[in-house]
Amino acid sequence: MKLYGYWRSSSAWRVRLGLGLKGLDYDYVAVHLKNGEQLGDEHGARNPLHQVPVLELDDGTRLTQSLAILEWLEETHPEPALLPAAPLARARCRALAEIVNSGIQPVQNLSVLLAVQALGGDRMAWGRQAIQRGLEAMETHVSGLDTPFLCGEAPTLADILLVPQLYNARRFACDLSTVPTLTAVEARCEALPVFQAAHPSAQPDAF
Ligand SMILES: N[C@@H](CCC(=O)N[C@@H](CS)C(=O)NCC(=O)O)C(=O)O
Repeated sequence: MKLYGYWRSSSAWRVRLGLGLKGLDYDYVAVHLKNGEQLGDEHGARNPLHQVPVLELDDGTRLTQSLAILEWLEETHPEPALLPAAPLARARCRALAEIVNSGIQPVQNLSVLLAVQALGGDRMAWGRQAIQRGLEAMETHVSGLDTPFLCGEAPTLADILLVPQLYNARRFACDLSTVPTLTAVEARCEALPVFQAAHPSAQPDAF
C-alpha cells in the first residue's frame, strides 16, 4: 500500500495512525501542500478534490477520505478493533470522531484559510474559534471519562481523530486549559510507540 500524505496534514496523520494500530506496512509518498503540489493534475488524478490523504492499494485502487479509509481498514483488518463492540458505544465513538471530521477540520483546512484571508479575514482567528468551539463540545461529551482512552481501554477512531486536531489547536494558539480530559487522553496516546511513529515530526517530509 502507498499513502499519499503530508507531514502536517491531520487527515493523513489519522490514516498513519490507523495503519500503525493495525500493524500494516505502507510506503509513504509526500505531497507538498504548502507548495501547492496537491493542486496539480498529477495529484488531481489521485483525488479530484486535490486533498490528502489518498491510500493506494496494491492493485492500484485509490481510497480517499480519511474516515472512509479508517472504516475500510476496520472492515478488512478487524483486529485490533478501532470501534467498540456495542452499537450504542460505536455510535458514540463515531460521533466524537465526526465532531473533528466534519465540525472542526473542514473549517480550518488550508484552502478555507486561504479563502478567508483573500476575503480580508484573519485566518488564524478564524481557525482558532472553530477549533476551540469544537474541542470544547467534545470535552463536554467526555468529561468524567473513566477509561484511559475516549471510548475504552484502547485507542479507537475517536482518539485517532483527536490527537492530530489537538496538534493543530496548538498551532492556532487555542486555550487548551478548557479541555483537560482531551489533553489527558492525548498524553496517554502519545506514550504509545504507534502514536510516536505517526507524529508529523517523525515523517520523512517534516521540515
Ligand atoms: N475530509 C477529508 C479532508 C482532507 C483534507 O482536508 N486534507 C487537507 C490536509 S489535512 C488537504 O489536503 N488540504 C489541501 C488544500 O486545502 O489545498 C479527509 O478526511 O480525508
